[in-house]
Amino acid sequence: MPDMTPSKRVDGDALDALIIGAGFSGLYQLYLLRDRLGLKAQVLEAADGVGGTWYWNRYPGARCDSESHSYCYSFSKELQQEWEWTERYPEQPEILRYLNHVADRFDLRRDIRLGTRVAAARYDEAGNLWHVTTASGDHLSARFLITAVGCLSTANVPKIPGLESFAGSWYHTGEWPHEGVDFRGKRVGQIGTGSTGIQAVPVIAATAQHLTVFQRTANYSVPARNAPLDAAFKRWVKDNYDAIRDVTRATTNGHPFTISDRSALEVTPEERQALYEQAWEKGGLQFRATFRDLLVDKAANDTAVDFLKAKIRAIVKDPKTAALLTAFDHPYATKRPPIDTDYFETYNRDNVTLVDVRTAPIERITPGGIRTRDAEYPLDIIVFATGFDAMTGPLLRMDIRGRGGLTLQEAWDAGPRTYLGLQVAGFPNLFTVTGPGSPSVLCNMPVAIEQHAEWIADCIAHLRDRGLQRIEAKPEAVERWVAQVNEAADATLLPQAASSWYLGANVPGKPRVFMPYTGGMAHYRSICDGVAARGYEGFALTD
Ligand code: NA7
Repeated sequence: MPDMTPSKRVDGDALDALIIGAGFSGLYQLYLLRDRLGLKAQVLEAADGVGGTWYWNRYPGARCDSESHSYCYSFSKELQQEWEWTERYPEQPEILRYLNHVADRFDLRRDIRLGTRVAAARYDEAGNLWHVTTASGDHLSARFLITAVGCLSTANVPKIPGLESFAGSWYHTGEWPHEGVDFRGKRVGQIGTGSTGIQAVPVIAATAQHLTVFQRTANYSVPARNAPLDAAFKRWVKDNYDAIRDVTRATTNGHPFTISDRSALEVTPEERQALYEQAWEKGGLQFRATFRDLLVDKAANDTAVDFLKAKIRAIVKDPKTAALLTAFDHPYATKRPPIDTDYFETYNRDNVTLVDVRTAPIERITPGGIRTRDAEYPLDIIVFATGFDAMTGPLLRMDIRGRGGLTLQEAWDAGPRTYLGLQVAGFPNLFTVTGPGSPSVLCNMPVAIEQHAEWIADCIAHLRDRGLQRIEAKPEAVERWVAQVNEAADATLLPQAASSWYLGANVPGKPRVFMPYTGGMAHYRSICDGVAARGYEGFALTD
């Protein structure tokens, strides 16, 4: 990242860059554009605080599934030496403290407007400017518009008839009240058993009078083995940060561990069992890295499925509940694999019931609770752990209009189409951090975010150095990239999970397109670097 002389600014009150969102992406993008490039940049953030995902997701048990020493920025060696994580997996309040610390440490707040939701953004071709309108009617303009809106930030509350008639309280996990929810003495119903639901169940069950979990799709989970970090590990991390970062940058998923080069099918059944046992004991997303072919070979994947089924059956005492929890309809880790703390154990508690809403769907919400085809469940509180309109939702809920008034909704009518997940044809100077078509959610997010934010800053510096004002993805480059994204997905088992949010399947009516790039973060990084080295191949650069 070169240090630049102060920028040649755009005319009048217009900014060089507007950034939407003050989470991991927006904070770093602001730092790069303002402090490294010397641009006039501003962040607009809907929430009343920084933190993005970690500002909103305050549900019981909210914790990151990436290990803390890798779920943080790498751009500042001082920051990584100063900050001390307390647990193997950081809890939501700790991550929020970290992001607030970053905002203060790099003096970012003076260029962040909180409580400012972007309603619309329109590209003015003659002036080569983006005009942004906020929900309260303010107008701002900038040469570059950068969306740093997160991939999982538009709550998906299913339209179940009767919700408005419910006499109790209901909450979505991604929009949790800051003051918390008191479950004591309450009959709680939780819909959803994704990564969020699996984190929430044990914590809610600990205080609720009764918890009823409504499961539509049985989900795999592996113990997280979360624990406080000891002094020796903390020291080791600080002494070895460069090497740890080298691993996160070189691996498929941006995590600080490598994927085994063994096939699950080339070892003996005894060896395989022993390796899975070791991985189960170690815990966490590393389980998926036990063998190299778990995500590409169904027979290899089946061995993991058999192992996990046996574990769940050994933990869960009631055979009917165990059968429901293991009624998987997709290969292991083809949906985002959760990790947990006592999730399956919690079904042994007397105050927890599992209800199968695949065979007997929820029909309506009544004033008194949830009615399925077979029964009515009286409830005081409903928790929607029902996920998000992932990846495209946060972008499409803004009215973004590019060249000739083309809306992003129109451009993505049949599903998202981008070049490298960074730009959309017809939308000059608009960059989408961790946009659809990039590894994003398949990667440890800070690794994906840093790569995108740096690529965008380098690109803007490149334009400025050459007196260029505009960059736009060429339609043929988009075509080729979309084909590459599909090809990469089809080379894996991931599209086999019919109900996956990677495919948009969790939101009724959403086009079924496999959205993230499955070719691996390290490979993707080299593609992006190559594109830049070849003078931003596939983009039109104009003055
Ligand atoms: P997910 O992974 O999308 O999980 C949502 C869950 O809610 C999942 O079990 C869904 O079942 C269930 N769901 C959604 N709508 C309904 C309806 N209408 N009825 C019954 N059940 C429903 O969201 P999370 O918040 O857990 O995780 C999102 C990501 O955040 C996670 O992957 C991490 O990357 C962080 P389904 O499987 O669709 O049948």
